[in-house]
Amino acid sequence: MSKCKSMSKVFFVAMALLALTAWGLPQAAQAKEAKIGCAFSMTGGAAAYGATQKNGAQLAMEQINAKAGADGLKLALLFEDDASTPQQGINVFQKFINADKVSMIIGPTLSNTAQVADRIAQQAKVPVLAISNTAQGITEIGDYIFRDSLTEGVVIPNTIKAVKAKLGIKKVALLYGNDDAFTKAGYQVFKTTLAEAGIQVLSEQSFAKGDRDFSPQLTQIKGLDPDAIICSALVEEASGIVSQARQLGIPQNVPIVGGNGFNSPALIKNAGAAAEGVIVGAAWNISSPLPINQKFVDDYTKKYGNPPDQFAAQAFAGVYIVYEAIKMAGDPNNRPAIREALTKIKDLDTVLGPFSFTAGRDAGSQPVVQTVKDGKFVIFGL
Ligand code: 1QQ
Repeated sequence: MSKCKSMSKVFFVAMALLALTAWGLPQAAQAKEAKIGCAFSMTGGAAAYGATQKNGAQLAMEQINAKAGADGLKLALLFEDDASTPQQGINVFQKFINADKVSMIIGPTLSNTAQVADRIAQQAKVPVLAISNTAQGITEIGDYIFRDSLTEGVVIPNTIKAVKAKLGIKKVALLYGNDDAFTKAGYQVFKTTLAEAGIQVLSEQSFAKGDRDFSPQLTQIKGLDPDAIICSALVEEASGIVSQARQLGIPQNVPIVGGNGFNSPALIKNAGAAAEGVIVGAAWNISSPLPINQKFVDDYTKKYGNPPDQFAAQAFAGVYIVYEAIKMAGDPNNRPAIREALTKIKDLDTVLGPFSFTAGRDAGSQPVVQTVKDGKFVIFGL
């Protein structure tokens, strides 16, 4: 009997506490949480990019939540592996939209996945922020699709201009992956840009995802004696191409110029000394003197034991951009208001520089040109 009594007392106290937390506190003191789905490649060919994207996003979330205090908006990032494939990207997007009911999606890592998965989000009116898709046509999928990654269309002309001005290249060989949205898009931009710059293309050759032996293409290229090799490839194939070019005796003073796929430190790790002199355009360089960037580089390096790369920086900036939009919208569940707020972001202080979207929802930030020197990406100055 007495046991029953004390049980009911406990029950009463618990109910009273519950009522207090649910209804007793003023509305503003109830912390809100926004669920953000992050679709990153943790396995497959793009895993090198996904790993640092996850690190960058995680760091931003921790900083935001620590600052938010008891009654501020907090973020819950849900990480899923898109496996570097369109099909898995679709599965992950469907989970985020239908099961998790996220406020927004960040990702997926590859344009090749985004070009199909983003359609599902657009149809469901769930905003997407791409942080590494650089192929043309991604934001054209619809008005819910945004990106903080610079397109190949912006980065490559800037890269070729710098390479031409500094090295005076006149004739090049062009090599590209023929089965991926990003590598094909990069190839098209390189081709148009080279023609406009009056640089002769001696040969055009292609390869496929998963290829390991590039000696047939590189042997032919060697025979043509180009001033540079222009290459649109993801990091796995890029690493093989760069290593084998030097093994086959294409001299180090014939630079290999890549697109966004070359921006991972995995290229330098995989290709070693052969990567020296590689030139690649990017949306960010570690040496950016912006105070917000220097702090990011310090915080990231302390937390992970390695300096960040461009993919980590775009993910870090992306989480802050998303946070700003959800705060502006005032409600993590109001997706149309979040979409609207994204369009209103103006000169937000980010590690990519003051950030705004263009009218077409692409990144409005500035490109840089980098080269590999002593195992690091440094600015390719004029
Ligand atoms: C894309 C890319 C890749 C090289 C990086 C993730 O830019 O697929 O659009």
